[in-house]
Amino acid sequence: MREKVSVVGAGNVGATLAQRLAEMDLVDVALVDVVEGLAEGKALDLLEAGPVVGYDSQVRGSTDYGITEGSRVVVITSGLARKPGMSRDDLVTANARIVGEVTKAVSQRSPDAILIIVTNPLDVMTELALRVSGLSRSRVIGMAGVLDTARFRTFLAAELGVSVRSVEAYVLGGHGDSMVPLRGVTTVAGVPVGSLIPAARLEEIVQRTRDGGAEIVRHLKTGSAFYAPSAAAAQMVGAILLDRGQILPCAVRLEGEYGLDGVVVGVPAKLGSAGVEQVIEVTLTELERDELERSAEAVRETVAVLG
Ligand code: TXD
Repeated sequence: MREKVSVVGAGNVGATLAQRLAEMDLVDVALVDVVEGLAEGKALDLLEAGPVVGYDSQVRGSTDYGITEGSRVVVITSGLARKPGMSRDDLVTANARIVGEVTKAVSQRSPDAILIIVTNPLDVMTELALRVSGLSRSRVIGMAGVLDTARFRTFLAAELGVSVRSVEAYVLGGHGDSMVPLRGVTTVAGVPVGSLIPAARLEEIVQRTRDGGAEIVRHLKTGSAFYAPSAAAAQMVGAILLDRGQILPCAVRLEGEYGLDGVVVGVPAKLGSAGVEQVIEVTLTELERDELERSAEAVRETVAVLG
């Protein structure tokens, strides 16, 4: 028997993530959604792609959480997506109810699982899942930084006409307007980006990264990004399953790191079989430190909405 990864929410991000996981051919996949038939249908369709693509992962879908029993990792994507003109924070009350219920349902059936939260507003939903599950911070991790960093790397690579593989970057802080792209440690083949791109232009790229989610929403009109988000979540799942010890920007509840305590924000974290195995403290510029503090403050304000 293969290990199991469960994905809750068979919408755009969840179903695309289930596809990416099946194509990794490492684990079986359980897909759950509240809408009757949605997870069942998509899971069966994915299972039937196996012979063509060449994977043996079992993919099951249901409205019943029974299929998630004994999961190694559970990814929570269920919730409402942002509509044009709607801020991430508008989603807080509606999605808190959904994520609270789902966290309870999955953690009962998979007491040893690591939870990855995707639902927005991301940092707040991660805090909520920590509270509802009672799990340690190493096992409840938010996905946002890998996506925000991917967007930053995409724009930098395009600007410089180089491969995305040659661009190393980190985007920390909260997911949303308060994200903190680290100009200081962003390099292209080891060369600091500040010496390759004029400061004013770099700030435009930073701004486009901050607005990256909204840019896609503007194009799509209904729904929000899902290819890059599902790729980001799949990378985090892979780092855990394969015990990579890969350092990825993740939303983690800080316990004094970066001078912050008891607040979930994006920081570089070592991801392995135990989940977050270490929070990495990189040296920040004064501007970045201020931005990170403001970002944490914004998360605290939204968390207060949870009561
Ligand atoms: O960087 C990030 N963290 C994000 C977050 C990047 C992209 C998307 N981000 C957020 O993820 C987005 O703002 C939403 O809050 C979630 C899911 O986005 P997606 O684009 O997948 O939304 P969909 O397509 O609307 O899918 C949501 C599914 C849908 O099928 C619902 O029926 C289901 O969630 N849903 C539920 N499933 C189970 N249980 C309950 N209660 C439930 N409620 C809704």
